[in-house]
Amino acid sequence: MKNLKLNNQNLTRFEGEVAIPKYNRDNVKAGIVHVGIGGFHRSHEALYTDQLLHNESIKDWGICGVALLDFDTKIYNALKEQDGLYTLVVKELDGSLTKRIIGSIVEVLYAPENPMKVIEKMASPEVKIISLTITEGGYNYDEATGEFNFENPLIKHDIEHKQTPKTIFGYLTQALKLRKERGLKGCTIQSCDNIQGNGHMTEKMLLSYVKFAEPELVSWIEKNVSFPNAMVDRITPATSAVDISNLKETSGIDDAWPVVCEPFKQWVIEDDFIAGRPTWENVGAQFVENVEPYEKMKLQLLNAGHSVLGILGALMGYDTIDEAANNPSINAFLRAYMGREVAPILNNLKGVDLESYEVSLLQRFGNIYIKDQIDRICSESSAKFPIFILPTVNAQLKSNGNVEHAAFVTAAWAVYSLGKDEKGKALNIKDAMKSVLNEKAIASKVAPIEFLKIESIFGKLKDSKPFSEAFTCAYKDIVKNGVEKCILEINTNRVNFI
Ligand code: CS2
Repeated sequence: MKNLKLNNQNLTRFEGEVAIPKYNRDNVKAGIVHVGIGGFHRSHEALYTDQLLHNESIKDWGICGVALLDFDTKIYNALKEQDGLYTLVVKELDGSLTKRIIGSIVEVLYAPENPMKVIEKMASPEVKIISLTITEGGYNYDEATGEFNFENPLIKHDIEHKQTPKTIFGYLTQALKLRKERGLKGCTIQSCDNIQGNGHMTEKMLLSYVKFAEPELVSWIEKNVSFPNAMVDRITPATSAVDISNLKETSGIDDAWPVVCEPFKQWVIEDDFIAGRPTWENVGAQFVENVEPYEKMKLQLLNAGHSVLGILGALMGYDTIDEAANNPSINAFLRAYMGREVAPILNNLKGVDLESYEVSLLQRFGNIYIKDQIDRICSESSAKFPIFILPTVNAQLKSNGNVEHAAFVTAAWAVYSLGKDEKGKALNIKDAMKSVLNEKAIASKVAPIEFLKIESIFGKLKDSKPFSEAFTCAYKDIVKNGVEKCILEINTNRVNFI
């Protein structure tokens, strides 16, 4: 097949080659506004919704995708030129590829170009859900105070320029204000980010902002907006140039930004949608009363597991997660972390076999076809550690439990923040707090504890004797002996100890 640009006009030409949307996209209205149209949204919510839209009687649940940030121009342009269409490529366990063109994103908007258009869209009566993937850092939460961070210059900007906001808080506030002024119904704001109690977090952060910026809107939001918590899961690496050219070569699809992902997917959601919702349960999502145990399990085993593999693997010079996961010493270290430090603090997991969940995670991490980038996993670790790793540490400390592995990974992160791997190669660190991390990492060379003094990440953790001692000891050990030797020793001691 000849290379053809992916768009509405050419869509049926791909039939037979890959699965294509079989519903009439012209009839589908956007009942969902989704902010953050990166890989994860497109491998997850947009796919579930695409599957649902194949039921021709469902026409009100298309997605309007919003690119919120300045640097989202690229994805906006790609999707706009393709009429919202893109290819989802599932890398199966045997290395084969299952491809499907997704049609659920029926509209795309670029917020920096026309903020009012996005606000109007969010306020429009047919929109019932505003869903978000704005990353862990996007919630503007300060670990040290436990509160909304009003020091963020972008937040200050939004307070002063209400019609031209830059953050999600400015957008949501103005949209909800319009809904109230126009006597319209409220809507659901649904977080799809990896945060414990992501709905509660969204609600708390939004209300903090609104209390300050538009205080008279608070009680309306409390009555008219719901914030369900949800656990979301599907490993979705960054799309590589090779993925794009493979798609062209093998299926003739010229797609500027396809999405690649693993076969596994899971979505567990609290059923709290004030303005109605799609029947996602018909396409594999689970609706439950309380999602907390599932969230904890996923964040503290999968996401934390990723960070463990990412940080240790980066220092050892690996590029992808499967390489780290298939290194026997890292693998044994991670299993011990999961079994000794995380599993004991997880509870209420009715119907879940934790041991087989852990085994399945190790298989997913080790999948050699996924090639998830260590750089992606280590990016924004300053926002990830407090959510993925530190809740386990704090829970363990409360019961005088084990923190050795978590302290070791934190110490490895301090060494990582110096900017070089153990072979002397520069690390590609992407983190909003990169310069603070580096400054503290340098200070740690003299006194390791300095790294733990970053309160917006670690809170008061430096005051915990067991943790700071384990951290200091691990830091010195890593600098002296390198990660692999240290973990070999930890693994051996563990075996002897057991
Ligand atoms: C990863 C997640 O960003 C990360 O550090 O752990 O993106 C992870 O791949 C997804 O949450 C999987 O569901």
